[in-house]
Amino acid sequence: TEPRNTRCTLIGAPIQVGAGHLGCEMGPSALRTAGLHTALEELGYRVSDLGNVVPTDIPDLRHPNGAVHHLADMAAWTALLAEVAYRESEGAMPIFLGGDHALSAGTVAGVARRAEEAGRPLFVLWLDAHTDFHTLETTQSGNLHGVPMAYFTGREGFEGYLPPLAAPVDPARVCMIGIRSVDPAEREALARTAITVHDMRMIDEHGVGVLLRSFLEKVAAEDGMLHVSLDVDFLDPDIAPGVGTTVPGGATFREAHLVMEMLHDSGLVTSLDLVELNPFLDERGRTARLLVDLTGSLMGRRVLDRPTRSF
Ligand code: EXY
Ligand code: MN
Ligand code: MN
Ligand code: MN
Repeated sequence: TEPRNTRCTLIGAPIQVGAGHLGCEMGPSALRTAGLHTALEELGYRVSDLGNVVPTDIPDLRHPNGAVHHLADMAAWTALLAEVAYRESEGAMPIFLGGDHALSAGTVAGVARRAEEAGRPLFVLWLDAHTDFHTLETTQSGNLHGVPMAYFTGREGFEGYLPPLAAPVDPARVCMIGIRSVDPAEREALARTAITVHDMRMIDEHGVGVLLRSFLEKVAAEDGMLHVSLDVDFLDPDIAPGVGTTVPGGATFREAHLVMEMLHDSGLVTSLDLVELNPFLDERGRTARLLVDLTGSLMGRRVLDRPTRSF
């Protein structure tokens, strides 16, 4: 096994128009204020912060579904982030500071292109209350943070709107955990894919460790790259109030840390999104600080030493 990546790169992606509330634009600043850079340095990483990226050319773009809004912005963000993610996923681990979840359309597209070039399969772990599996036709809210999963797994209906994918992600290599809010159109479409969807009931019945371990075993067996996309609303609103789409009954503090600790011990994670933090809705920075702590666990903070590659 290769030594773990000791370099990581922070990239702010302050998109907020994919969400139904304003405020995610402040997410990257809040994560920096909460001490992300120092936390990573204390774990022994060489950290570089590229600052925020922002698209400049916003094309004019409309969709027949009149609910859809800010499609042109999302298209520009997707193109930009796919390029940045591709570029920054060689030799260092990119950590994308959101920004709403629409940004993952670009980050996953970019790391998928990197994986394809490396001749390795890309796996995606989606930690979220929602499946974000709408197409431009099926979304009723029109909030485009609800579509990235459909886009990067290659569902139809994005052609001519979002950039063509260099390498769609194989749905059989996607695992969602924490799910507790799924719209009818998403549920029907999910039933027809190979995506693994673990809702909160699965966590209650089996424990999150069992569910995650079986996914990590698949990633390891195929020598995959692993992108982790952490939506704040994966977490229970009692511990993470700083998000516009709270859904009761989310992951607890210990469940979330266990997921992060197991991800670290697997040695498999190659890129990370921290998304949907809305500092305007937060309470004295506690959600931002929790995200920094969780990232610390994912990057190797531990109570006692344990052998790595054991999960
Ligand atoms: N399915 C709902 C919608 O399409 O509006 C909620 C989507 C929320 C998406 C958040 C980011 O995970
Ligand atoms: Mn809303
Ligand atoms: Mn989401
Ligand atoms: Mn969500």
